[in-house]
Amino acid sequence: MIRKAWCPLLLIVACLTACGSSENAVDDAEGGGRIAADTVTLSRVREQIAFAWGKYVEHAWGHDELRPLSASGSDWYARPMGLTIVDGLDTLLVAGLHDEANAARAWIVSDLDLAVPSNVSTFETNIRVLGGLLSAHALTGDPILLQKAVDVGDRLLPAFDTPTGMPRPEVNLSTGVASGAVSNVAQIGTWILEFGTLSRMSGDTRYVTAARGALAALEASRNPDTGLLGTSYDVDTGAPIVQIAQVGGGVDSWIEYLLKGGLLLGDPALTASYHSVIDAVNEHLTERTNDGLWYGAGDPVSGRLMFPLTGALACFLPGTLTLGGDVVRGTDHGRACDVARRHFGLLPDAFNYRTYGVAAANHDLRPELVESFVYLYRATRDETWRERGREVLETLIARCRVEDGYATLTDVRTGEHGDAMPSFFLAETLKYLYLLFADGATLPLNAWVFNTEAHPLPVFPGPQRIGA
Ligand code: DMJ
Repeated sequence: MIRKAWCPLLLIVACLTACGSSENAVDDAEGGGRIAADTVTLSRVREQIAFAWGKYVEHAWGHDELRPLSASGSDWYARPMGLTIVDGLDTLLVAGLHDEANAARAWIVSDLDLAVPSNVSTFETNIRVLGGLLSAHALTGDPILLQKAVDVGDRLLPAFDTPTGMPRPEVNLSTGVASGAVSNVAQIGTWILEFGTLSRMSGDTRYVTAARGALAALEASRNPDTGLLGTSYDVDTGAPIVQIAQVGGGVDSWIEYLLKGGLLLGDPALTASYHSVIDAVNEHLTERTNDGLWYGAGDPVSGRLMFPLTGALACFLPGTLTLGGDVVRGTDHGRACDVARRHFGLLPDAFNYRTYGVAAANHDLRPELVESFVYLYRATRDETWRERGREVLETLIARCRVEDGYATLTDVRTGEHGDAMPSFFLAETLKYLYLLFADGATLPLNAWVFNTEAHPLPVFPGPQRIGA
């Protein structure tokens, strides 16, 4: 019985007919199905998933992440949450690695204790742990995964008890005491997908109400003239702290969640918010170079572009632009990000897009560029995007695969390895590579919305608004 409940393909196929669908610019109901798999590259990606997971199991089982150089585990807090297990489970399911998925699920059921006696990041716990549990529940129907999701959702809720409704950046998962007075826009505005799904699945509207409150507080903070936000805010007063408008780390997933929240919940107000924000960003933060369209950093009050700085994280935007219907800008910016990728081999965390001078040289096995390739390929069927994905895959294998896992690079220029394999490598980078070469019926984008950690959440049928 359990094995049957654990057959992900059955559930995915069932959900293709039973789940709702959203209208987006990438997949119409049959369009996604017309994409054929590249079975050769797909199996090469699957081998990398099995390898990375196998090394984590061998050297770091139960710990948060693998240290691939020292062949050991590392933990974020006083007690591990098995971050790689919770974050990686749905990738194992999607790739059809059933034995590995069963082992991951068994660990979550018997060993995942969410009463961690530490001040944990509310944002990271939401996107990795809650997102991973909800997605694995959606793919399998396993009720214990939903129970665990409710448990972590309840432990996160005290963070929203602030005068503004902006959540605090940390909460002690054991005592429920939230802390931190300043948070960034991504940490404040990246909740509606997980909390919206949790409310739908549990019937408890407290979660989605909290997420909506945080988005409303950000909306109220946008500069009335430019429509832009800064990067960080005081969650008690709403006062701006870092007054830099940009689309990379610290802001990125707020923009992504306005669009995807509208798709997941069928909520036109969120969709309208996304279009208003992206219009302001396009008006004030763009710059064109010989390599294509770039997004820099500016002053949210005057709207003046100040720094030609971008990085690996910001290259999620081509995918979001494309999903939001702007395939022209998505393609233009995606090409520019990919020119930079070819210049460096793998994208560093921060660089000047005019000169390609490096501001932060590390490459952390991040997913954003291949994430954008997935949206661009599914929207355009242009084989160039798959070809670029093959180059990324082979570069990762050549430069980052070591004997005991995949290693980050401390400097893209020297290729020196770092002793870390972040949990998002399995959750996101390898999943998006898999999806790039899978057929279009694998998690079609009209039926699934991906959270910012690449956890697919089902678009629900029926009345769409909840907790509004
Ligand atoms: C992930 O945890 C998420 O994608 C987040 O939105 C940004 N940082 C990493 C990946 O780069």
